[in-house]
Amino acid sequence: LNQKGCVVWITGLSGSGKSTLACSLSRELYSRGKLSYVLDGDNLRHGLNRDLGFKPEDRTENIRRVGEVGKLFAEAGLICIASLISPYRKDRDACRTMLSDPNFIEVFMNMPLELCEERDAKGLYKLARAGKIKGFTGIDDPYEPPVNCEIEIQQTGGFCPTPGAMAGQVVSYLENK
Ligand code: GGZ
Repeated sequence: LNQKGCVVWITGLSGSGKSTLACSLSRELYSRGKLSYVLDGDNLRHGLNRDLGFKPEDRTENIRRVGEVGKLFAEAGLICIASLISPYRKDRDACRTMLSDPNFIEVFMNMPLELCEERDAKGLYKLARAGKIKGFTGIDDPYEPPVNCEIEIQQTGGFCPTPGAMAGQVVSYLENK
């Protein structure tokens, strides 16, 4: 296996396309003979992190654990793709430090809240607006955008990039490294 491990950390609001990018990136890497593994926040909350909720301390612990698991995967030589809202800058920066900078590639899904809210695949924004979910990121809990991310995914001319285009952007970065 000729591959160096790293963690690609995808951060952004609920509905910003993190899981879509994670899935597309994993496929793209596979087609190039690179082994990867996706750690998805929402999925991990059913197992490894099922004892955690959405209070700030719980989110911090959630991110810490996924960072630690990501480190194990990276040490095993895999490209670990972590996809979590990870709303607090200090938590993401702690992972960056733990992984030693060049092995931590932060990808910011910079999508407007209005767009994420419009998609609302699970109807959670609607519940949050109605006050039925408290402390929802972007509504009544903060999202702190990265200031030093390696990659930023944005709309261009009012259009969202396709899953393939987003994955391509990350693959180009990884290839150049
Ligand atoms: C944010 C919440 C909340 C609250 C439930 N705030 O879009 P989804 O539904 O499928 O994914 C979201 C998921 C967020 O889990 P993470 O582990 O990524 O969050 S964090 O990094 O902040 O620890 C969302 C759902 O859980 N969800 N309640 N209050 N998202």
